Amino acid sequence: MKQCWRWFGPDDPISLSDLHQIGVQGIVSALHHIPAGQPWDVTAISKRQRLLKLGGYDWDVVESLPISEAIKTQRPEAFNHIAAYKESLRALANCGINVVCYNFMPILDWTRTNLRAPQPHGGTAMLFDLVDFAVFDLYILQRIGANNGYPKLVQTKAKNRFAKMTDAAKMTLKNNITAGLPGANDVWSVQDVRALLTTYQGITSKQLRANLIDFLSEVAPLAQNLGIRLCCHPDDPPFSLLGLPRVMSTSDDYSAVLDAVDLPANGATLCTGSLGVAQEFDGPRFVERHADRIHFAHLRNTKRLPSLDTNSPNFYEAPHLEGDTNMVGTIRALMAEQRRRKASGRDDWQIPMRPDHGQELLGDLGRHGMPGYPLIGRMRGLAELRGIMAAS
Ligand code: DNO
Repeated sequence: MKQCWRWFGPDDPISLSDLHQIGVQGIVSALHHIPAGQPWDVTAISKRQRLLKLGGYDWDVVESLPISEAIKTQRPEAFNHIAAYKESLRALANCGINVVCYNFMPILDWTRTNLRAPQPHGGTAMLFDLVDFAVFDLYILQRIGANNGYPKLVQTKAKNRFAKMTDAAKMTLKNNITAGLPGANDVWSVQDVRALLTTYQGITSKQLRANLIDFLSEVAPLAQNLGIRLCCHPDDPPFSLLGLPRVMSTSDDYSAVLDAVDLPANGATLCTGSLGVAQEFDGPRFVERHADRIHFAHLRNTKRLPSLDTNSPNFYEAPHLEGDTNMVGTIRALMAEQRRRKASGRDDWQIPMRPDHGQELLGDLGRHGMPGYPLIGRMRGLAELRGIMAAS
């Protein structure tokens, strides 16, 4: 696999030239300053490519070309936003970029409640705790009807925890959930989230999936003609939040959406960390099932923690080879898939991967870097994953 690294652009505290020392081969990046719904043009894309070239890299994968809330809910602006999406795809193809990741999570992109939970080894890890999330939902957001979404025991614990929380802790929790973790499509205020929630009234899972399929029916044929591989990132975490539907949480969800628009350009990002939170996830099986529709891999591991609701488990981000996901088996399956592609004569047989997230370790600690994206933690992850790849 091509060993890539997520680089957030000129504001990223990690410099591109340093990445050569840790064996990074390719870059995953995005034009985060352009809001969802607006087109990316050749000038802006080539400006980023020039910057990457100066650091000795190509731009291998776009993560993400974001999908606006209007597209997800099919509000009237969706028409223009889809036109803008198509324009961006044309511009990316013109610039020679052909792997484009996106997600279809309503309102919130990836979500954690604690960005730096101390670990026994002295480093820190990101964590999701359902009671903390319920504190946010019930007492900070004050979503109407929120109680219905949590078991009684979670409600009681959330009430007690909120009563003991300092203002600073409340603020941190609110920011962790709404202010946008690195790479999230949008940064919201609590008021924004309340307003957006009303736009999802009446949108069931069935409807949201239909909206995703409508979107893909529009853009995937164009991507196919342009030689672009679209790859949908799974829901992170893979269960409903804020009572909203989530439709890319399981291998069956992928089958439904990939089969509905049956073109190679309509593909998947395999994120072992997101999907692996669900007990049923089987990494090697996912690779065998979705095989040549997997265009990008995020390799990361999570460990489920004792939880009060098995449908929404607590979890933390474990070291890349620890945790609940069978990482060795998944990598072996991906390497076998590459060999099949090569044997069938595909020149694009190589799957770009990145060590997704990392714990904060050693010199990462106290730096207040981008949550989930520390240098040393990701470097440890890449080194471990690279070892498995070499042995597969
Ligand atoms: C988190 C990331 C997500 C991901 C988007 C893809 O670290 O994996 O932000 O980039 O969900 O669209």
